[in-house]
Amino acid sequence: MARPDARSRLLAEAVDVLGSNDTGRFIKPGPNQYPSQWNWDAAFNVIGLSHVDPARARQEVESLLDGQWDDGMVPHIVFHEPRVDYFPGPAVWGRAPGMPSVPTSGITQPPLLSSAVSRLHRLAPNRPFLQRVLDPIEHWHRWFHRTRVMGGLVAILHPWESGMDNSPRWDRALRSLESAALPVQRRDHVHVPAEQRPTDHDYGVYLSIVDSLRESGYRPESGKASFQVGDVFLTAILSRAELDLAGLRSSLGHSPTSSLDRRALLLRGLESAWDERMRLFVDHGGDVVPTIGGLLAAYGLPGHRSSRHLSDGVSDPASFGPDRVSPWYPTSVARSSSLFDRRRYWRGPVWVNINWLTAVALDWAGHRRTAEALCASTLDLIAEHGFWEYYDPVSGDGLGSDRFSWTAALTIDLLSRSAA
Ligand code: 9WN
Repeated sequence: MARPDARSRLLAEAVDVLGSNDTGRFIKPGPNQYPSQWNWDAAFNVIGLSHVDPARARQEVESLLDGQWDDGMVPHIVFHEPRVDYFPGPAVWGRAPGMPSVPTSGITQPPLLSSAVSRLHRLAPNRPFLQRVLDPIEHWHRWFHRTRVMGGLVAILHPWESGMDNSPRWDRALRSLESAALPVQRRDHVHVPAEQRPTDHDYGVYLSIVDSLRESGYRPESGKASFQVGDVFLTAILSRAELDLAGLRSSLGHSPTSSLDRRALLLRGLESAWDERMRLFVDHGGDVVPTIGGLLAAYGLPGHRSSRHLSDGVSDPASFGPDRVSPWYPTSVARSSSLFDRRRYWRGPVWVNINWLTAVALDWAGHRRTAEALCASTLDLIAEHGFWEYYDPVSGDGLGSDRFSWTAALTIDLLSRSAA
C-alpha cells in the first residue's frame, strides 16, 4: 500500500462504496443484506465521512438520533424505510412505549457515537451541531447507567447488542434458551451463504429473546431478562465514549464532570474484570473463551497492563496473530481455540472495524509499531480482496456482504492516518 497511485485508487473506491450505500437519509451498512441504519455502523461511517464530507457526517449523526427513545436509548436499528427486506423487521419488533414515530428495534448497540463526533469535531468543528447533539448523546449514556450498569459492567440483553452477535462469549448464556420457529427462508441467507452466518439454532434463539423482550416492552424487570451478560467490550466502548463526551462538553464551555464520574465507575468495573492468568477481560455471566472482544476491552483502559497483552496477542500466531499460512489478522477467536471457525461470522474471521479499534487502542497505549503494522496489513487486505463485511484469515476471501460501508469508511480513516 506504499504506492501513492494505489492509495488514491483505494480512497476513490472507498468513497464510491459509501456513496453507493447512501440513501440520502442514512447509509446502509451493505447494499442488500442490511437495508436500514445500524447504530455502531453509523458511528464508523461518521469517522470516515469526517475526512471527505463533514456535512454528510453530521447528517448521519442526526438521522441516527431520530431513532432515540424517550428514555434515552438509541436503538440498534432505525428503520427509516418501514417496508424493508430485512428479518426481523419492524413487524417483528412491534411498537412499545417510548419508541419514536420512526420504527426501530428495541435494543441498543455499542455506543461509539460520541467518539465519532469527537473525531468529526476535531476535523470540522461546528458549534451549533454540537449544541444539538450532545444532550441526546448524554441522555443515551445516562440510560446505560440508569438501566444497564451492574457491578461496573454494562449488561447486554441480546447478543445483537454486543455487535458481535454469535461470538462464543455468549454460548453458555444462550444454551438453556429455546429456539423460536424461523421463517421458511432466512432473509440473511438470500445474499450470504449459510456457512458464513449464525446457525439456524442460534438465529432461532436470537428471535426467541426478541419475543420475550417484546412482551415486556423491551424493559424487563430487573433479573427477569432471558439473556443478560455484563459485556466487557461494550463497557470499554462506553468508558471511552464518556471521555470523548467530556472533551466535547469542555469545548462548549460546559462542565465535563458527570461524564467523568460515570467513566470512573466503568473503569473500576473493567479493572476488576481483567483476568491476568487468562490474559483476558472476563464478561459477567459469559463464557471464558479467547476472543478478540475479550482482549480488546483494553481499548477502555490505555494505561493498563492489558494493552501489552493486546499487543502480544495480535502478534502471536497461537492467539490472534498472523503466520505463514494464515496471514490476515487479528482473528475474532484465537486460532488455537477449538471454537475457531475461519468463515463463520464472529467465530474466527477478521473484521475491519475490530482492526481499526485495535489499532486505536494500541496507539493510545504507546504500541505504535504494532498499530502501524496492523493498519498496513488491513489496507493490504482491503486492496487485495475488496470492501467486505469480514474476511477469511487464511485466504483473505471476502465474506458476508460485499461493498460494506464501515470497511470503506475506516479505509478512508486508515489512509489519512498513514498519510500523516
Ligand atoms: C444484527 C450491520 C450489523 C452490525 C453487527 C453485525 C450484523 C446484524 C445481523 O450486522 O448484525 O444486528 O443481521 O447479523 O453483527 O455488528 O452492526 O452491519
